[in-house]
Amino acid sequence: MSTVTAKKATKKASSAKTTKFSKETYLGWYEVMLRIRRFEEAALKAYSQQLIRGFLHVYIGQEAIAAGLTSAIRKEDKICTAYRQHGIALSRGLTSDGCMAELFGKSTGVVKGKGGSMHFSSKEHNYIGGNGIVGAQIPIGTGVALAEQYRGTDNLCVTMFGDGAARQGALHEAFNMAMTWKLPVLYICENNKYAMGTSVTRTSNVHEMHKLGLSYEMPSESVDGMSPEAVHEALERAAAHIRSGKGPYYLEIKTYRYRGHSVSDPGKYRTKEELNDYKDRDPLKEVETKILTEKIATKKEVDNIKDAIKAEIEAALIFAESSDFPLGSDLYDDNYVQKDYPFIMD
Ligand SMILES: Cc1ncc(C[n+]2csc(CCOP(=O)(O)OP(=O)(O)O)c2C)c(N)n1
Ligand SMILES: [Mg+2]
Repeated sequence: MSTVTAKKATKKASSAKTTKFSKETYLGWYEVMLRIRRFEEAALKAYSQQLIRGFLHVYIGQEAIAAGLTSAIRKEDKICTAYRQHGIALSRGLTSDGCMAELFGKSTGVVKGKGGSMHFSSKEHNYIGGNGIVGAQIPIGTGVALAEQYRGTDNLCVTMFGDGAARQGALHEAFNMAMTWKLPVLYICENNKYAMGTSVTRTSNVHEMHKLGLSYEMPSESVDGMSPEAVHEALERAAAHIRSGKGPYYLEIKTYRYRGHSVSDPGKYRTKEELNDYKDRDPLKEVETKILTEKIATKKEVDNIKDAIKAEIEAALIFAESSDFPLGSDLYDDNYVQKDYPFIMD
């Protein structure tokens, strides 16, 4: 694709018509965002009680991205992302029980208590998982897309990374290969303005992260990440482009995390005003308000979702706490030491 064509694709994508969404979609978004919010609030509390240890990077504030992902792509599509990943995993259908138990390091966790907060994964849910090495998932997701192309499916691999990861060299190598081979990969930069305590403006000459795609003539656009509607629409456009065999697409989704980078972040690099500006646009509150004021569903229906999620998270905490830790001998299973490890080909 020439630069001019890439520009046209970008422009056309940005001016696409707003679609109407069903009651089912709105309630689905609300449910998934509420599940993530309550799950992580409970996880933070459990962390303060030392029931969860190690790292804990929460997604609170960024949930509209997970919501849009849930409604816009298929279950067969693959997803890989970074360490801020509980929300994406939950939106993919991994259970609150399994995810909470994983945070507690228990054998009933989604990866048997051996991965923890950064490394959920589920083959069944086509969730390749999280990654603690900043930017490492970008070539991995590109490779997963190559596998889909090789197998002749029309699935895509959603490859998500932060604004900090966008400045890793691996991104450029992956973008180049993906465009050259027209791989079915949807790159998403979740631009929450900060990489730990460092703002995009301090570390990048390019502040509009979507522009990084244009140097590879990759269709690229910027999306409002506080709106599940906007996220869904952009993802739908991108997925249609990719499934038609035209190759990668890149979305910079502008978002914000309300909590610190990890649990021990004093947050001195940003102002209260900035934080409150984003909290005023909280996607969870906005979707609830919209559902009620536009009479998309009744208060009773919304309350039913609230009650169900509350019960689900309470049950997940009990499940996690009452489960056993893995045995020391389990250390040698599910990795390359295991003699019949399924991915060793010789
Ligand atoms: C290769 C590598 N370098 C540095 C780190 C330390 N580190 C962990 S998170 C992070 C910031 C990444 O920020 P961003 O990609 O914007 O993701 P966010 O935390 O905002 O979701 C850094 C530098 C790391 N884990 N891996
Ligand atoms: Mg960031």
